[in-house]
Amino acid sequence: MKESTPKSSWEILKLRQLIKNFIEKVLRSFLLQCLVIFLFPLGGLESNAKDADSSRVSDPQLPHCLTNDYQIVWRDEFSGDVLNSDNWTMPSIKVRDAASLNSDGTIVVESGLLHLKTLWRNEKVHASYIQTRGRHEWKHGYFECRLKFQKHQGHHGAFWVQTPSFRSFVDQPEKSGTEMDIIEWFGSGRRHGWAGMNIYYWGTTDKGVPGSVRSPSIPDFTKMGGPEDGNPDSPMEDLSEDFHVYGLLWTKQECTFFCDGVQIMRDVKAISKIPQYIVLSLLCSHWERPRLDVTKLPDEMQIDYVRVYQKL
Ligand SMILES: [Ca+2]
Repeated sequence: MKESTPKSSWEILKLRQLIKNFIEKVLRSFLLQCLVIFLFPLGGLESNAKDADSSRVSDPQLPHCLTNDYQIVWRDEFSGDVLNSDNWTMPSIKVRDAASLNSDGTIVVESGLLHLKTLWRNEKVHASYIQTRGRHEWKHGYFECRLKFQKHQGHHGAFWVQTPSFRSFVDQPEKSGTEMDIIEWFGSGRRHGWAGMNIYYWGTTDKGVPGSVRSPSIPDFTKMGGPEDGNPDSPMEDLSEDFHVYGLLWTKQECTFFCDGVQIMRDVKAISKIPQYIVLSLLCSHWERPRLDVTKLPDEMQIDYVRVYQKL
């Protein structure tokens, strides 16, 4: 018994060790399976969280001029390689003023930018004009575009909001809508770099004749056309040298125009109360055509994005 007892004890110890090893092995396996089961979903969640984070990062910050009850409702960042036809249409006309419109090569989407070009081809000027008409219209909101303008004079680039019923009512801009030129640029070296932020509507002339383009911001502006010599110069510098952010806050009571977050122009007299559409254009109007040196073409404006915000 004395001999068998140690042996028996040793066997018991060995058996205990085996059982312990077995239990540890089972536990390790169990824990490993638990980790696999729990971590994969966590990984998925983490991945989803990253996706959500990245989408949040890609969401633009609310512009400073807006209160927190505004949200982005539409945008085109021009991230593809063609113009998104869900967002944009082209007018049915093929010629506008002194240029053919939207012919081959005048509209290019590349490297995150929309390029609107003016070309000289076959002894003709080719310009460009796109609109959200027929796709998207908005009544009130904040309209913003980051863009760099064309360099030369003789054609004019613009980011604007247009009404489908400009001439429907005389002196009733709230009903017929208005043309809101958020920014229009006429080229470098033009009276210190002339740029326009204006509202136009269908109204009565100073002589009492109904049916004329009027502007509350340029009271004597009585004809369709470019700026008049008596108008003050724009406070903005050469807009063809770099990208800038142009914005219009259009509410029920007023329209306020911004450049890089700085208020430039404000109007409370001619406020549209109907849905309107966005236009991006680089046009060659008859009154500008004499200034165009075609040997300097092609020229272009580059648009990084267009975004629309509205109240929740
Ligand atoms: Ca872009």
